[in-house]
Amino acid sequence: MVHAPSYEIYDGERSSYPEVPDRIETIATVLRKYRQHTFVSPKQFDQKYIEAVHHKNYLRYLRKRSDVLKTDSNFFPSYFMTDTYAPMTSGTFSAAKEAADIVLTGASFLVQGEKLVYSLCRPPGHHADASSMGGYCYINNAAVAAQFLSQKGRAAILDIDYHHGNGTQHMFYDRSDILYVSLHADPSRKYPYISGFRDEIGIGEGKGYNKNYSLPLHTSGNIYRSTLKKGLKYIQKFIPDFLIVSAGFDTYMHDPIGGFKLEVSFYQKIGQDIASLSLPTLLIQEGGYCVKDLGKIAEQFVLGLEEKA
Ligand code: SP5
Ligand code: ZN
Repeated sequence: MVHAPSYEIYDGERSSYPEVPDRIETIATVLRKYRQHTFVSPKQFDQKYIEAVHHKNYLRYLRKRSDVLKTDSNFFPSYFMTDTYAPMTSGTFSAAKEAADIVLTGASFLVQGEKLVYSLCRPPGHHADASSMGGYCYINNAAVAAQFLSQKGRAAILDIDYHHGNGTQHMFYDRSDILYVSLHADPSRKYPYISGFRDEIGIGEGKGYNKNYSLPLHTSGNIYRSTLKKGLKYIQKFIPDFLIVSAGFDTYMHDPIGGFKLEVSFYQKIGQDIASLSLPTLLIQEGGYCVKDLGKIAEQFVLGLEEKA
């Protein structure tokens, strides 16, 4: 709630900011209706777990700059940022730190033997790189979780946000111990433009441990699902101990900034397909901006995951 920028800058003009606190509230409200779900508050973790993937100077900047901002200001730094879609506010550092605490809390549950945990957090993370914010992201939550889990076993990341997770890809691009697999809209047409192409397969030791399935802008359920199955096979071959899902719902047909042709009920199928891997799974909230339908989408997704979990 303390991080709620009032605008982004799109081609030099102020434009409404879709990444709002209500996104999370609406999902939580729907999931709370189910008795089998236990809601847990995050524990606080040492910043060293974030420093394992982000530069210390960048984190210090985020914290100090947040501290001096007025509560109603939207600040666009001239450095440590890749685009004009991640303004800073006075609450940015504490919100981003808490999002990281939420995923670390979730990751610890997996280590303790939980099979399915949903880290319902914002701001999202997958566009944040080691020393840069961008695309509504400040701290890369999925990367923090993957790095944490990689100390306990093999971690794979499946990124199903509409946008390519450029930050996550880059952080692990030369590593073979963390697999990154992403389905997203063609980056030659859509954000983040600079990465997410199919020929980006990793480098050095990391070669073969990065897999991009870029898809046409108006991809339908059939094509999406057959591509997802390929991605899941790729993950299976890696034989992971943990699966992290960068779960963005901006693939939804009525999403205001993304939008494949996916219907609400389709998210149950995505959930089932992921659950068929039978891996300890950590869901991490990324994008998804059709606030009106986010609750229903998350509900279908979780129902699908629970069928086989
Ligand atoms: C986590 C995530 O989903 N980040 C997505 C960031 C993409 N933002 C770029 C979209 C710009 C849309 N604004 C257009 C407004 C036109 N008036
Ligand atoms: Zn997105």
